Order: sequence, then C-alpha cells, then structure tokens
Amino acid sequence: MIPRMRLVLLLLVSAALPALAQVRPDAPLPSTLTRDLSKAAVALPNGLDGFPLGCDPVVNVKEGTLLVRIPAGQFILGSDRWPEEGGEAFAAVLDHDYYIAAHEITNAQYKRFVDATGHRPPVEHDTDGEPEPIWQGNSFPAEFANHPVSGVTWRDAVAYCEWAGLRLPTEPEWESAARGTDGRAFPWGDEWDPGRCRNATIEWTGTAAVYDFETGRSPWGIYNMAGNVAEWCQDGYNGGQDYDLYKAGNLSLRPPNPDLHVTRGGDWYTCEFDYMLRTSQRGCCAPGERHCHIGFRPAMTP
Ligand SMILES: [Ca+2]
Repeated sequence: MIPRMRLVLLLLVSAALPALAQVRPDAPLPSTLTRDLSKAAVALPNGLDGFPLGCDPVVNVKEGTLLVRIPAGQFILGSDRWPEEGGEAFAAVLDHDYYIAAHEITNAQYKRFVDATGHRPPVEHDTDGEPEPIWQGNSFPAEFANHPVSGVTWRDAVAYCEWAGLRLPTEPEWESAARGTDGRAFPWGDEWDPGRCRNATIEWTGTAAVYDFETGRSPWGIYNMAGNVAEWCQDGYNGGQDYDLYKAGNLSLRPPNPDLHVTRGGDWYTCEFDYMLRTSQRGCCAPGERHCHIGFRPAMTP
C-alpha cells in the first residue's frame, strides 16, 4: 500500500475514536492536585476556552502548573510527509491516561524551585554564539516571568519535576499531546503557518510568553508544542531503534542514554524550516547541555 493511502486509512480509524475519555469533574483527585484554577502559576488568558470537554484541567498545588488529562488510546506516530527520523506514519496505542502541562515551565516557576532548593540557576549556555542568558544570578528581568525557562539541562528538568512531584513526559506521550488522534503535521492542523508559533523561519525574536499563540494550540488545548522552546522528554535517544520499538507496539520509556536525550517540538532559535516544527520531529541533545532554546513541560500519571 502506498504511504498516502495508508495514512488516510489511519486517519479514518482515528476519526472514529472517541475524542476524549469522559472524566467526571467531581472525580476524586490526589491531594497534590486541585481543580481550583485560581491556584495556577500563570493565569489563563481566556479561561477554559479551547480546552476540550473532559480534559479535566487541574493545577499541581506545589508549583502551580496547569495540567490537562490525555486519554489512553490510539494516535499516530511518525510522518509520511517528512519520513526522516520517525519514519513513515503508523498507528500506536498508549495504554494509560496521563496529565501533561498546558504550558512550558516559566522563569518565575523555575525561580521558586531555585529559591526553595538552592539548585543552580540557568545562567550559562554551552554553545558559543548563543544569546546571553536572561538570568543574572538568581533572577531575571520581570518581563520574562511568564516566558519559558531555558538554559536548563535534562538533569535540571528532572530535578525540577521531582521537586514538583511530577515527571517529564515520555516521547510518545509528548507526540500524542501535540497532535491529538488525527495525525496532524502541526499542533493546529496540516498546513504550515509561521504565525502560529515562535520559530526562526522569519527572524529571531526570542522566546514568547507561554500562553501566547492561541491559534497554535494542539487539539487538547495545549500551548506552544511547536516552537518557543524545544522540550526535554524523559527518554534516552537511540535513533531509529526507538521508533522500531514503537512500531512493534512497545511505547514504554526508553532507557537513559548518557550521550543523548530526546527533545521535541522545535524552538525559536534553531528552527529555520517548517519541517523542524512538525509534531513528529525528533530532536536530541546531551543530558548535561544548556541551550537558549531548550526548556521543558512536566507530566504525571494519574
Ligand atoms: Ca515548545
């Protein structure tokens, strides 16, 4: 079967699936979560507009991250349109619900972590020529409070998540959250639109606030899964071996790799072409590296 026909069939199957598990709004929550959205670290610009019914928005009490619930089920991994890395599109099934942050972790959130734990602030970048970090000492200019933190290593991101009682998403969880069930090429649909995310296809403009780009949200209502900062995933990166396992139905966490960990989503600084911002794009970086274009968003298992 030619790739395009196969993808059409996958999309038809996906379209027939329920869009969301129905989560009762009064279902019990662990004490670490609340449905009181006034506790969110970053106020939602438009309330719950754009979040699908049943996604059960909750706030992580410890540090205010807004999380939405993604249901177990089938989605599409990979791409026929840009087959490098992930290879051709295929249907995969996640066997568990999970929560994932609606936004990237902000500088203000990260400062509370630094202040509470004494963890190293993100004051250095590891590549010559990158812009100077906006952090100086333990702080940053106030106008960047709701921009994503960057200059954090994979280990920094893991430390934040452990402090917060959360974890980094796995790579399949990230891709499912970015593209919903219909296998779309970008979080908003199949057509590239440079105005729907912060990217470098036009010019370098630095990071944007984590709730900017309302029209670039994923089907689950999640912000900036394309662009702004690329995001660390929990998994080690092992090239095509990872996708071979995913294709075989094994979506479990890939083991740590001392040399490379997965990053996803593309960013404001390095992504000069549309294919670098697609939902199936795979990036990777050494777990100890710090860059101006890599941050993270947490997840958790209910
Ligand atoms: Ca991002």
